[in-house]
Order: sequence, then C-alpha cells, then structure tokens
Amino acid sequence: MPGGVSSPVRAFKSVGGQPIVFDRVKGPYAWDVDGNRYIDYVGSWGPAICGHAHPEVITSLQETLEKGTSFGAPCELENKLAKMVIEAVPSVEMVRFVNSGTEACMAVLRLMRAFTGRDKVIKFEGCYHGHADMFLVKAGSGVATLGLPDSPGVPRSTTQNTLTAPYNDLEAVKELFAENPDAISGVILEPVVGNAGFITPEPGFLEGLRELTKEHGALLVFDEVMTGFRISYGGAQARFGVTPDLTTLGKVIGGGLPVGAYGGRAEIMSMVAPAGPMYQAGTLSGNPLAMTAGIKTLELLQQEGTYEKLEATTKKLIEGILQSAKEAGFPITGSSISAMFGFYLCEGPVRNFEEAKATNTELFGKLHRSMLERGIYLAPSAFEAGFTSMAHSEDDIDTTIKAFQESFADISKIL
Ligand code: HOZ
Repeated sequence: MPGGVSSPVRAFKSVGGQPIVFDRVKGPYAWDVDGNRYIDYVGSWGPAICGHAHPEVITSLQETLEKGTSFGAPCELENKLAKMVIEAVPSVEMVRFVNSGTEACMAVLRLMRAFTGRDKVIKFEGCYHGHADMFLVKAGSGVATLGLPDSPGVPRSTTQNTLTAPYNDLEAVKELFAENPDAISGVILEPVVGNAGFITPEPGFLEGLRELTKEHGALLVFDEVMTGFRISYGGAQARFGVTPDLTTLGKVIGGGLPVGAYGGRAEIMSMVAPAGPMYQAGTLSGNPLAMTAGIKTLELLQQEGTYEKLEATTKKLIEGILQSAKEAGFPITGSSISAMFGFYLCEGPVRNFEEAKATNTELFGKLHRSMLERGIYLAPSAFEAGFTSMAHSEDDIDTTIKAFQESFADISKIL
C-alpha cells in the first residue's frame, strides 16, 4: 500500500514515526495491535460522535445484517434517514445518498454547473472538498499536511474553472465575481474549516457570501461533511443561521459506515437523475447497513442535552490545552465549537490558511509523539481539526489535559 496506508492523512509523515496500527475501538478509546490503549480525538475523522462502536448502533446493525448486506433497490431505511436529514438541516428539501464526502462534493459541483449553466466555482484556500480533480486546488487536509503542490494528474483544463480566495475574505470573493461576470456557478466552503486546522467564520462572512451569491445569480454550497450534525444537530447552517442553496454531508450521517449525501432546494435537486437530466449513480448508495448506522446515530444525538454536553466537554479540553502551552511558555491560539476543536502553535489570530501556516509544525510533531507516549491519539497533522464525542468523560478530559501539561513541560526542557 502506498505509504503503508489506505488514506494519506493516516500516515505519520508530517509528525515523524510510523502510524499506529489499530486493532479495535470502543467509546472514546482505541487499542493498537500491541494492546496499548489511547484516548482518541480523531474519532475515525468525524463519524464517531456517539463514541466508537456504540452498543445501540452495533445492535441495530446486527438486526439489519440478518436481512442482507446490500439490496441494489430502494429500501425503507434510506427513506427514514432522508426524512431525518430533511427535518434537521435547514437547506435540505431533497437529498441523494452516496458513499463518501468526496462523492457528495463531486456530485454537488456537477449539480451547481447543471443548474446555473455556468462552469466556474469559487473555493477557499485550505478548504478540502474531497479528492476530485476540480477541488485539488490549494486544498486542505492531507494535501496541506504533506505540503504537496496541486496534484499531478489533474488536467489544467479541469482546474482552470476553479477560482480560489482566502477564507474570511469577502472582498476577494467580490473581486472574483467582478472579474468573471455571469461565469461563476457558485461558492463552496466549509462553513467552519476543519481541514486546515480549525478556523471559524468571522462575524458577517457567511452572511456576506449568502448576499453576494444571490446578487450574482450563483449558488451557495456548504460542505458540512465535517460539521453536519456535529456543530449542531442541524449543522453549521443551523448554528449560524445562514441557509445555503445546497449542502454536502458525510461522516456522522454514516455513523461509522461509508455514507455521503448531498441535498438542498427541491428546485435544484429535481435536476438529479432520474427526476432530472443531471446524471449521478452508485451501486452501494443507500446501503441498508450504512443507513442503519446513520439512523441510530442521529437518534442518539437527538437525546436531550447532547450538544450542551459536547460543547462543555470540548470547551474544557481546549481551555486546558491553551493553558498548558502558555504555562510552558509556548505561543498558542485555538478554539472549539460544539464537538470540534483545534489549536495552532503560534501567536495568532488565525483567520485563513496563510495565517494557519505560521503554526510551528516541528513543535507539533514533538507534541504529537509525546502525547502518544502518554496514551493520547491526536490527528497526526497540525492541519486537522480534533473531534470529541459523547463518550469522552470528565476523567478522559482531565487525563488528556494532564498529558498536555506534561508534554509541553517536557518539550520546553529539551528546547
Ligand atoms: N477528510 C478527512 C481528513 N480531513 C479524512 C478523510 C481522509 O482523507 O482520509
């Protein structure tokens, strides 16, 4: 396997050392093949918001498994999950299930173009919308972690229609619209960035994009693959009160099985085949097992107090991390919203990818190794958000903060 992994973000190339090989996961914990236990803040890169292998998810999966693993025909379960998504996410009136966030973003771009009859799209530097050709321009996640240039193999003819702007910079977006009259199908963004570390939208940014896209007859698309059902039950759009035209989802809605989705205004979604002419398909889309894990996960999230608990747990964690670094004399800036957090080892503020690059990646590598030795599994990258879950207890958070204190103190002694 290239680099020994099935996806580049799992490698330890940017932090040093070899990736940990997992044997099993449960609740907030992961165990490696040597039997070491870690408190996990990657959460399978987002899906594990109820904790890994939640007993109710497992039981539901076992029941569905008895009925078969794949139908290749409509099933009741996809209707149930579709209704739950439509009820929860303000922009979604119709939804199509796919198998990954990449697939959802790839399809939504085709839909943006089909609906507007325009080819260009605006994305933001450091935002990651999966690995489809037209999005591998100034992309975040593994591309940012590994410091890769835009990928070879992506034709210039494909990316010449991808325009980029710095995140949180409305003026830059205005200029792109002015320079490309009637040519831009829409603007796609992570409403809260989790693929360049963790960057939050400045007041007015999302609202400004909503106005600008309307003014220019373009679509606004929120990539909520990371933030959907995590930043709030209705995603970032519900939390910030800005409704896009289209939304992509993934991770949490699959509850640990491979699911993506795109949805939005019925007028736009009606263009998708077979309701309309825009083609997109998938053998395993709406798979009964994946739908089951998604349904049960959303049901668990509907329990009273879920998001209050997630918010409080994560806030305590990030405050502990910031305090630990400061006590040891290291510059740091960071924040959290709901069950998502991130920090940069620099003064800050960090409002876009360019500013994120000021983070001390060498120091992060040392910190990552030291935390691993203390049984804490962080994303092996200075440019990925962290995830907490319902399963992370007060004790887990206290243990983690103590590990940060010890790690920062140890590193300060050797520097
Ligand atoms: N998009 C996720 C990281 N930012 C994880 C998926 C992957 O690239 O493996």
